[in-house]
Amino acid sequence: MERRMILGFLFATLFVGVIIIILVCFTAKNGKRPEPVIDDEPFWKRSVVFQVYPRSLYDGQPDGTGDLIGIRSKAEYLSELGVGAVWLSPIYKSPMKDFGYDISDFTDIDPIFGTMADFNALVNTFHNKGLKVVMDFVPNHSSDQHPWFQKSIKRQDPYTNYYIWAKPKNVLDDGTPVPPNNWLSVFRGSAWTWNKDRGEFYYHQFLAEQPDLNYRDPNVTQEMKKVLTFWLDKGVDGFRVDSLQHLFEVEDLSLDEPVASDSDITDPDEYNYLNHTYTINQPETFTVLREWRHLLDKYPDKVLMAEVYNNNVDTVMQYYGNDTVSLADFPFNFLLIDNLQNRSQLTGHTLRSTIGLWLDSMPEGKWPNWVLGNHDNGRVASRLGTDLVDALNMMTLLLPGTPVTYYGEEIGMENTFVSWEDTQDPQGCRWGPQHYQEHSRDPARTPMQWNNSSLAGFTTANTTWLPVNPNYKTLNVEAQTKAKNSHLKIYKDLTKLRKEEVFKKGHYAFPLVTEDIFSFLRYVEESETYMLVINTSEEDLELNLHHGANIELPHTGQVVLRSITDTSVKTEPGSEVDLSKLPLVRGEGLLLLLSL
Ligand code: TEU
Repeated sequence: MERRMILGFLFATLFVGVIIIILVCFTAKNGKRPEPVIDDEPFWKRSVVFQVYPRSLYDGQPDGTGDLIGIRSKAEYLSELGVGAVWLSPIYKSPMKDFGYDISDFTDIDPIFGTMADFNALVNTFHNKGLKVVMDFVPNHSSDQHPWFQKSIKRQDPYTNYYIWAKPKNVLDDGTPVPPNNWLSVFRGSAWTWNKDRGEFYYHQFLAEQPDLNYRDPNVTQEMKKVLTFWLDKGVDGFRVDSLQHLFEVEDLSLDEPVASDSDITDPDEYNYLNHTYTINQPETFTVLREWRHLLDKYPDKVLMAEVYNNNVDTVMQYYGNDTVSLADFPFNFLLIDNLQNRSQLTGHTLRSTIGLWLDSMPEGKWPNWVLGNHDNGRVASRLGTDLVDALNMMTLLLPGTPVTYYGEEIGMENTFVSWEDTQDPQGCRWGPQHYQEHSRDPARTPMQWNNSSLAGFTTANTTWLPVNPNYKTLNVEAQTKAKNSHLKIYKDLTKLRKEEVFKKGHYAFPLVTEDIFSFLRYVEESETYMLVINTSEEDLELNLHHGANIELPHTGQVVLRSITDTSVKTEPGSEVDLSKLPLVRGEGLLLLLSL
């Protein structure tokens, strides 16, 4: 009896084993076993990052300036938009000389934006809606009203060396002290200001009201790590690091920077008059950045985005780190801003080379990102043309990588004319009434246009801190929500599409690029292939995509999305179009599904 049981058990085991082996061989041979869908990518790879300029999103406590209650009340809007992370430009305590980029308390909220309780509530609401919250971290400088600076003036320890102080190079006969070197402020003029109480100059890369912190003092490094920890412990999801390349300067303050020989700038007060060999991208910056990275890595799923404005792409790439050292998750890719400043610079070829430059320069294994605009630059719709709004959103949201959308880009907001009297931006003000328009950043910072009621539904107060763009009557969220076709609707379709596997992990290729055409493919082998085609010219064209393509394209494709400017029946979404006779209006983006 016992033997029979043992034999039976052995047979049963053998039988099950054989079945398993057959099954494994069968599925392996066919290769059809679906991959388990594990979404283990960090959030910043899955998400669109949406930049909020807090003064301008929504005025929840009506006084004409946006605030945290206002931003929180737009959580529903943002989650419906389909963005995954919201980066807030600075909301810290500040005298607002540079609208929040001059901070007098790194761990408190400015009353103009609300209270810490408002902030906590915002983080809660956003997290409940699946939205991450990314803070602006401004480590290079503080406000001159920060208690550290006030104590540093008085040489009160440990604050004595918190800032970069220097003796004059010499003193003129009339008693005027001369700065230690020729270094310039980004906002023009000498980067040194004399402090008579301390009897020394202090260095400021930006405004005199923004003294640079001295990272050669270990106390400063510690203090700023405490700042990061403070916000991480509150549950924020990461940081955008401001002005990172300016963090260190050479130790020897007697060194003058050389005049830029390759530039046509003749005004010696202008920042780019000099080559910044001694004041940017110093090796010590990377050591500090690495420490911040380590600190963030103690918390799960945090992002570190670095602001590095530099026209040498290899310099910018250093901020990614490499395959052994991780630094920022990405430095912002400003190439689409720097290389494409106006429509005449935009062609199929320049788009291809600009995009390729980033992709090809990135260190192995790193993740791209795409920026069309921000609070420091003119709005993309005005720079490149309102006809291109949808095409450019399609491009940045469907290329591999993380798109960074500046508030209002989803509805195609344009630059606003701001008179000299209304100008607020210190960068504009410093150029005076004749030249402020070339330098002011105000036109891109005006209130979000929510509806066509007075002041665009941004506030119930009587005024706004910057004027509302008069085009709000037609260009606003409500109108675009009601319209059959709108920039906003396309934007939402794009954030949905991005969730498809092919846009998350698919390959990319550039099948056809000419002066007038930019195109790319996203595809998964033996699965679907999408093709985005953009007419970069200023004329309506009928394109033959077979002409000049570097792969064999099918005869037809199915329209998935098209720019709102295209009203032709031929290209209605869902219709099959002939790729050898494809009508595209000027600036149009057309997304096709191909069967290859
Ligand atoms: O910008 C850093 C910076 O280099 C900018 O000054 C940029 O070159 C310029 O705005 C282009 O017009 C950051 C912030 O983004 C900016 O808003 C602040 O004014 C600046 O830092 C100082 O904190």
